[in-house]
Amino acid sequence: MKRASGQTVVILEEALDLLADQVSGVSLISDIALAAKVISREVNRAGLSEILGEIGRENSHGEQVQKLDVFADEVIQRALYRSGLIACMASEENETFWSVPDDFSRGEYVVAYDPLDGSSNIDVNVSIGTIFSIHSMISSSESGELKDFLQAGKKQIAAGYVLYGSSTMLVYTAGKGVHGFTLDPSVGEFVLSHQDMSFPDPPRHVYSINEANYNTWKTGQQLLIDHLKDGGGFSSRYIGSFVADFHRTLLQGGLFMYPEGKDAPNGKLRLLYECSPIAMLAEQAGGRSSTGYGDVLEIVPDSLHQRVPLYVGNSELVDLAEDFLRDRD
Ligand code: AHM
Ligand code: MG
Repeated sequence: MKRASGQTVVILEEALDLLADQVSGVSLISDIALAAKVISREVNRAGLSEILGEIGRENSHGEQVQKLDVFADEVIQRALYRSGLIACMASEENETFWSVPDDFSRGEYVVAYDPLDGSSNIDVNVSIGTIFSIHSMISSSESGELKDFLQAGKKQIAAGYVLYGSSTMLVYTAGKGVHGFTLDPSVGEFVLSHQDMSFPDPPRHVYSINEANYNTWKTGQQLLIDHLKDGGGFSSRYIGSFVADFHRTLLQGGLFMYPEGKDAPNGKLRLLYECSPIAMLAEQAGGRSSTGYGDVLEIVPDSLHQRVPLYVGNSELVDLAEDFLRDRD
């Protein structure tokens, strides 16, 4: 595709077509992109369409109103069912995984996703996001098994997120760099806007954490933040929306943290569909992620909704966090 100016425009489908020979299953990203367009439209008109708030309310037409995150979950399900590439799916919205229904054809991949992360931000018009993680099946079951999801993050074939912000962006990796596409609403296409994304080096010195939890943290974590405040020349940014906080960290550099605490022994964020996909993106962008004690991508999950503490961003800052946590608790 070319703009009127003659400048070549790369749309997402073209980029994925080029990758298809090298990474099988990558076209699933285009199904997620289709869902993202529908979700983006709904997010943008949420204040007008009576879709904010709790489930169980009727709209002025007497129809049941869905919360946006439930709506997003169903839109992604429908888009992925039609792909014919996956056997089963798991989402933050559902306690157990489920198989693609019998009336659709099934394939050899499994997708875990958070349909609309940052739900506390939905009703106040702050950026939210979708996060996804794709693995190849390891079971021989046609409809998939739990063990297909319980694979280490380093085995992901692709991962990414969609950020519903001042513009809608899809950022993905299929193990060959990180690429960002911005939705051009005038043509309804995701257009390549950020090729080969990497953490800036040197990074902007920004840390991102919910500091209200300070008194619940272990000593090492408290000392780390004291150090960053006292002598590190750091500034602080925290949106409270993981995709938005990570996206800023990726573009500007820095360190995002959701540590363990007295009230949250494993932190808050979920391994399968929050931490692992972001960890793959971080590694592909030249950074790294850690639980504070080891690489997130190495963890073999023990359950679908497992939580882990998370440190992600520029490698040297994640290393620094590990140094503070080691031997201090
Ligand atoms: P959610 O999946 O219920 O939306 O919770 C995850 C969100 C993340 O987007 C964000 O990083 C974190 O919760 C913020 O938590 P807190 O409000 O404890 O700082
Ligand atoms: Mg979430």
